[in-house]
Amino acid sequence: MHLSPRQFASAIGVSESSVRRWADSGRIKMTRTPGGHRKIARSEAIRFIRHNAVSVVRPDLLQISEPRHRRRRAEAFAAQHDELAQALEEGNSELAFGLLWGMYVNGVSAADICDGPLRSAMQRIGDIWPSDPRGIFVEHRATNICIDVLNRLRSSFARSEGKLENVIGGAPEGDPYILPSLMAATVLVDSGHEAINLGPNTPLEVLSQSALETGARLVWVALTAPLPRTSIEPGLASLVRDLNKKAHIVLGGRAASRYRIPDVGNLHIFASMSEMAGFARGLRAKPHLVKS
Ligand code: B12
Repeated sequence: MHLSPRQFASAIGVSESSVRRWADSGRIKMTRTPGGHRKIARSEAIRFIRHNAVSVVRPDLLQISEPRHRRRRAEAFAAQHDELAQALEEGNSELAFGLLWGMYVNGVSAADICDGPLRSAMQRIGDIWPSDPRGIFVEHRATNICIDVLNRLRSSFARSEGKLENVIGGAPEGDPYILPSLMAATVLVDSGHEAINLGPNTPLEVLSQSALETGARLVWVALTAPLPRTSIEPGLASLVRDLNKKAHIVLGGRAASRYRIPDVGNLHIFASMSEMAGFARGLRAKPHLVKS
């Protein structure tokens, strides 16, 4: 890539005649185009700038705007994370929705929104209660705002083309956490599925029966509350066994790695919403591999 003397002059904010003078005195190397016009190789322009500690006023002309631009985007994204956490802490649901909607419109997937800004905001909120008497109020209000925001996001997703397959899920009995299962449903809709969220406190046998009734191809179980292994492991093992060759079972959540469940070939344990989203998008492309 080459620059004309005028372009280089504009890039560093000097006159074109200064650039020509530097070329005549050998301070900067120029070559000529086949038509006889003078040109400066980009690498030579950058060498000159670095060697002479010249400031660049038009980085776009040197095509070095991209990293800066990216850095600005990353900074803007980090600032939005902070703004979201603050909006949730202060109970500002419109601002929270606006920020997340803005991210989604700008191409951030539902999974990345859940794993990134939403997760970190809730983590920050979860650290308030031990030291602040308002903590529980703030936490419950923020949870409700997230529920509202996720439902609004979901209803504005563009519907995928073609016939959508059912997926179903929830959190087991004894697990009161609403957001993890709601996030899973939102992410699966964004990945092109028809998601039925049975929510927290769902007996695993109900989940199993509902999956059979709706012909669900994937069943997610959100495991957040640490439940006694003896009470949850048999239920999870039956779910996996009963739906073998019928549905994929996806386990996730902060307690998921506590449990030992025998895998008969349809069990998947994912650490994040993005991992599940990748798997779910793949399912849309694949024919049914599990059929009885
Ligand atoms: C809101 C909240 C509550 C609310 C829940 C309200 C409701 N109905 O939903 C209530 C009041 C019930 C509550 C209660 C308690 N809570 Co609480 N709670 C939280 C808080 C602030 C947010 C939870 C949340 O929704 N997070 C958003 C989710 C989605 O984030 P995540 O769990 O990290 O999930 C991510 C991944 O794990 C994964 N994932 C999650 N689920 C799934 C599912 C699938 C299928 C997949 C693929 C992936 C996946 O993707 C998510 C996004 O990246 C957390 C703080 C935190 N860091 O999360 C504390 C937190 C979880 N609670 C905590 C505690 C201590 C309690 C209590 C014991 C408090 C008490 N003394 O009573 C009780 C216990 C309740 C119980 N029965 O277990 C601790 C847990 C500490 C620990 N080591 O286990 C935390 C971490 C707070 C803290 N910093 O101390 N809590």
